[in-house]
Amino acid sequence: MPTLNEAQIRQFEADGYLIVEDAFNAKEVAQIRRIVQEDPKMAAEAKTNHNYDEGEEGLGTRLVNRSRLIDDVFSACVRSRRIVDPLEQLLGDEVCHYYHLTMLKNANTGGWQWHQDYGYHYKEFFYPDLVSVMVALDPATRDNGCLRVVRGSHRVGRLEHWDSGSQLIADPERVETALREMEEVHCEMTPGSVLYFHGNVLHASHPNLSSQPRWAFIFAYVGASNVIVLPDAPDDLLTRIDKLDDAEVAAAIARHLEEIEVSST
Ligand SMILES: O=C(O)CCC(=O)C(=O)O
Repeated sequence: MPTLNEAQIRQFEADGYLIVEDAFNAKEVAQIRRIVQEDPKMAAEAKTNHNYDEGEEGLGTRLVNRSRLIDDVFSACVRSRRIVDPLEQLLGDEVCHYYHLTMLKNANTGGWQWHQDYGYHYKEFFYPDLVSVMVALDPATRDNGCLRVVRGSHRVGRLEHWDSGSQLIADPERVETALREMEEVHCEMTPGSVLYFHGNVLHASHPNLSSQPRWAFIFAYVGASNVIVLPDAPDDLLTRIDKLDDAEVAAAIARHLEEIEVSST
């Protein structure tokens, strides 16, 4: 992917998010999506989040959460230069991997209440220099629960967060003010497109009440010069990124597909 231009960098600074189209092409997306669908480890590791208060009616949503980089297609995408080079431009720093999620937001599964990712990770890091990167594996639309962001909300700093079901949610009164003061944006995305969003950007998504799945990756990265403040943090809380070029990502996709084909025979 070509490096970002000045206007895109300024846009990210002002809005706290940026969409870059077609980071992965249709063939790559089809191969990656097939791996997500057929890799037995995905189904085995998927857990259901209930992102609403106890006693409330709500739909669960499934995801796989991993914090280690290994030799598979997910880690290869995390390490892909196409994702990481623009990200380093946006953060103005080298980046480390923190965790990566595969969101299996199927038809009739749940959404997420408003939160900031730094609201989750304040205990670990001194600076809010974290960026999450969503890679669409399906079309993400208003109907199937695309991500919603509040434009410019990273400028309000970290809000108080508290528990609500499996989730941490941002102080609802501040969220209400943010929604009055700022614009809510539905981030509709085509498969293979990438959304970069700052750790303090308020974001949420509606349940998927359509008949179409909305699968996506969300990779979380932290600036290499951030300071870990979590007492007794494990040495491997963050992993330095050994970046992969396109040929290496293609090779990882091919290896993973072969592994799946062998294990299914
Ligand atoms: O996938 C979604 O709809 C939202 C996920 C999210 O907000 C998060 O991972 O922080």
